[in-house]
This record gives sequence, structure tokens and C-alpha cells, in this order.
Amino acid sequence: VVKRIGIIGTGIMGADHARLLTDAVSGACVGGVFDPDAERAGGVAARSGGARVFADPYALIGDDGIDAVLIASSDATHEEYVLACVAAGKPVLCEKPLAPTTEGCARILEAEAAHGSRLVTVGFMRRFDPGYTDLKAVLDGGEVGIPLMIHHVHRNPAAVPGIPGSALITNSAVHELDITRWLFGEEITEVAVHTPRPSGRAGGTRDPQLLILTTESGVLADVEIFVNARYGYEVRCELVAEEGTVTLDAPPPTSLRRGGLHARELPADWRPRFAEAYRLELQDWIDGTGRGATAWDGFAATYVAQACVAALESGERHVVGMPSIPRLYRG
Ligand code: ISE
Repeated sequence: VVKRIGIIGTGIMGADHARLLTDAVSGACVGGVFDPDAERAGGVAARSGGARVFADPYALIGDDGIDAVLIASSDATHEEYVLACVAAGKPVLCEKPLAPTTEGCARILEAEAAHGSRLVTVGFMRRFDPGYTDLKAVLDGGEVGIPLMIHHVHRNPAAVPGIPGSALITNSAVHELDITRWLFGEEITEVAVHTPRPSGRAGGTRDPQLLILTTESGVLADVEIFVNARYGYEVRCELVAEEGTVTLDAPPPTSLRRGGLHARELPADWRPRFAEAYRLELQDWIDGTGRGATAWDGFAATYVAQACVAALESGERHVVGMPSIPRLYRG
């Protein structure tokens, strides 16, 4: 059976997901789309094998011809659409963040608890990236011994000038918050945020930033987040353990030697870098394998992000104080 997916939001990510569901994922098709910009929705529908265009997102969620819902609308709208999906009893894949505030995420946890089973998956696609899954396999296989530190680098070429410094944490570094929890299988307990002289290219934003995270067992993770790095999009990390280190470079397989240089091309944004991760994430969701981030993971990432924002504003270390994991998400 082919699952008919309804997509809410057909901007950059919604359009990309529609393309993957149509061309690269088996067992699924795009059944319907909604976007406040009807013309944009129409374009994506036409490229998705003639999916229906809905004028109302709630009509899409409730429609009998839609089996599951993918939410790629603006962050502030995630909560209301996820809640409507849970109320309708439909599986939902929501782009990160699950909701911009911990209160919003908590309302989703309550709704899922009341429903009694998990319906929500959060789009932390890096959990499916072959580079990160390899790194985790090496760590879990014990080849490098006990982990001590991890250095993360996350750079975008440009961001909207003058965005608040908190956006670097809630929109970008939130991926490292999630991947750090996932990699070590434990919570982040303390956070601090340091800022150097801001880049003159950032339009007044505190960019770059250096996040220092401590996990339950005492692993130290540092995250350099720099969203106006100019030269291209890049994500890498190095795990430092007692017996060795593991580096995630994920360079393209080809490189160019010319005119005294040895060069590798960098993408302009995350879509080419994480193309395979997005494909595997969607396939896993369609197959119902359930390896994706849960609503609890979405809550936890937002919870730690909020502590980092507080640390950025105060210049002080903050204790995270994560609530205990609800029963639905244990094991
Ligand atoms: C963007 O929203 C993403 O989620 C990308 O994965 C991330 O690398 C980028 O910094 C964010 O702006």
C-alpha cells in the first residue's frame, strides 16, 4: 500500500520533501499540499504527480485521503498542526523545531500521552546521515574507548542580517544539541555560551558563538556555530575518546587539483550535504521503523536550546535541569 502524505508548507523544505517522496522514497506519494501561498502549493503539487491542493491545513489533516502528515511550515505554526494531527490520530513528521518554546513542546507531549501511543516524529535528519551513523557505530562498538570530548563545527554562508543571537541556537545549533544527546544516549546537564567579537558581516548579530555543553557522564561538547561564514555550508566534528578519535568530515567524493590548489566543492546550504539523510529519514518514517527523533527528543532539544539562550543572555553557565522522561518514551 502506498501511503498518501499531506504536506503543510511548501517552502524550501516542504518542496524538497515532496520531491524526495515522489522520486526517491518507496511506498509513499504526495496526496495533498497546503501553503498560504496557493501558487507555490500548486507548483509543488504539479511536480508531485498531481497532488491535491488544499485551501485549509485542517481540512488536509482531517481528509480521509491523507494517511500521514509532514509539517514544513514556519516554526511558530508547528505546534497547532502537530496537535491537530494527534487529535486526528495521524502519524506526523514535523520539521525541527517541534515547537519554538518548551511550553509548546510540553503541550504536544501531553496530547501524545493522552492519545496513548507515539504519532510524532521530529525532523532531526542528521540521525540518518551515514557519517553520523558511522561515527555512532564506531563509538558504540567500543573501538575508541570511553568518549571524552566532541568538537562540532557548523557553518552557513549567510543568514538574514541582524537576526537575534538566540536564533543561531534555536535554528542551527539545535542540531548539535540533538546529535550530542543521540550520540551519547544521555542528557546535556550544563551549558555555557561564549561570543567573540562579532563578524562584521553579520549585521549586528552575535555571530559566531561557541557553545560548551556538559553531558551526564561528563563528556564535554563544544559547538562552533557561525551562520555568516561566507565561504559555503559545512558541518563536521571530531570525537575524542580514550583510545583514539573519530572525525566526521563528509567531504564530497571528488576533489579538484588545479593551478597549485587542491580543492573540494562545498554546498551553498544543507540540502545537498544532508540529501541522503533526508531520504533515509523519510523512508524510515514511511516504513514505520521508528528510528527518528520522538516528540520527547523534540522537547529535550528545545529545552536545552532554551538553557543555551539563557546562558547567552546572562553570560553565565546554566544548569539544564531536564525533567524526567515520560513513560511513553522510555525504552
Ligand atoms: C537550517 O534551518 C537547518 O535546519 C540546517 O540543517 C542548518 O544547518 C541551518 O543552520 C539552519 O538554518
